[in-house]
Amino acid sequence: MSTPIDEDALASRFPTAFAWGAATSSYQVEGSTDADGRGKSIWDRFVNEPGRVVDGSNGDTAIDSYRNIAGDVATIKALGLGSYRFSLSWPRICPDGDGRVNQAGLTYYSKLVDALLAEDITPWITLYHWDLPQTLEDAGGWPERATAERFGEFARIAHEALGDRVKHWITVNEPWCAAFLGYASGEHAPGRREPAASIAAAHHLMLGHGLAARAIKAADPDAVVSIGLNFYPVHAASDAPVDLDAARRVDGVQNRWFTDAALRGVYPEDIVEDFKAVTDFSFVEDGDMALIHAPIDVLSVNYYSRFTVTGNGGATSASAAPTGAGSAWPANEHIGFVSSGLPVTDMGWEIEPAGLTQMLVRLHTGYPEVALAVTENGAAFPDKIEDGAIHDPERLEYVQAHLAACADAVEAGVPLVGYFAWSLADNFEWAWGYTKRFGLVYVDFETGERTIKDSGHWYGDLVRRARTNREAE
Ligand code: IFM
Repeated sequence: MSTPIDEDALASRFPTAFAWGAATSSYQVEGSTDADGRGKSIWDRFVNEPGRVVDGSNGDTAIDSYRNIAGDVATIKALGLGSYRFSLSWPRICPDGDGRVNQAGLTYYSKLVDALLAEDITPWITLYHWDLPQTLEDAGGWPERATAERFGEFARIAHEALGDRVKHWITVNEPWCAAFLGYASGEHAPGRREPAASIAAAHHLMLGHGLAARAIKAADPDAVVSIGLNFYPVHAASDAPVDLDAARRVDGVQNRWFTDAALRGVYPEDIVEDFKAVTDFSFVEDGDMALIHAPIDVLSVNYYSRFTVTGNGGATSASAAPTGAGSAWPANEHIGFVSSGLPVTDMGWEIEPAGLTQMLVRLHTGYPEVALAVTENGAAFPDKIEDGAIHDPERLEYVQAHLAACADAVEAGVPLVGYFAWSLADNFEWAWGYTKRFGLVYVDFETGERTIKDSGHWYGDLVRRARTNREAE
């Protein structure tokens, strides 16, 4: 175990105006996939295909959040958090992904927002966390430009209904995953393995981001608009040119592709050259990059781990797919992901808190015009309930170390405005089903009963201390 942390000292290292929160996403927690006029999403279809989800499970019930607004809000309150990040299920609101609105879907989110606000909890809404309406996939999915256009309309509809009460909007969560796990490796829905289409998908996800960001800002210039990207420090396995080139390629696709598009209106030239091995980019139309380069206020940083890569690879995925998937790295199938010997979580992801500080400093240096928020950070470990408690020292240490890493970044001058633990509660972990637990709160998947883990108690305590500091000012 590392040295015990002084919580007061840690709390005092953060700005007083800071969003302390936890995050979830619709398909991972809501359940009620047939309720009240909700349409089908690509995940409803995918989970029913044999072999896609390691435990054969699905999100039909998930952790039943749709039917339990009061319980979820009480949990957030019991933790003492001031912010909650959740996503809207697009097919719950627009069952076919077009302009036809299912009022019951909007009513659910409206009630959730009201319940949060009544407890002084600030909602941060993500518009797209991977549950594309199946009808849009049937029409070609994200590789088609029309999907981006429909997404822009969806953003307008959602904002019109909720924007009077919600200021914080994240357009797309982790477009890298949606594009490359969804359309290249096939680990995620819709499970396609089409390298060229995955790059078109990545472009249209960014175009959708640009259209959504513009729709929200047009309706409310004071809205705080963001995009959620997953970042990894990338290290070469050796100084050999082939490994250094692998590091450049992975860093480019994972870390530079989406930020340069959103914040500079260009794709990095070296990666465009690499991708030309599989696509002619004919899907990029004049004016697209300017649309993607929409003004945003915050860059949302999801951080879990680091990569060490070799150019003499063979590993097909960095996400350790459970189900024998194809490569998530179009034009880069020669690249492999190797261990650097650091301790790992239950996902097999290496733990490197200092990488978070480095990434935040790098992002601030490269894109000084935006504030940063850590909108996902956390770790899966196998938890056991013992005498009504969950002792999770490894997760606790992970959260402490990463919060200390955030504080280091703040002291290095990074304008960090929030931290959201992933996740509020154990939930459906995509192709891993219910076999991986990321929550600050333990969920009994049979009964739905929630129990705050030691890590959750500690985090809540830190947040309360931070609030006391604010009130003392
Ligand atoms: O559960 C996911 C989340 O949906 C997106 N970011 C990573 C998390 C852990 O894998």
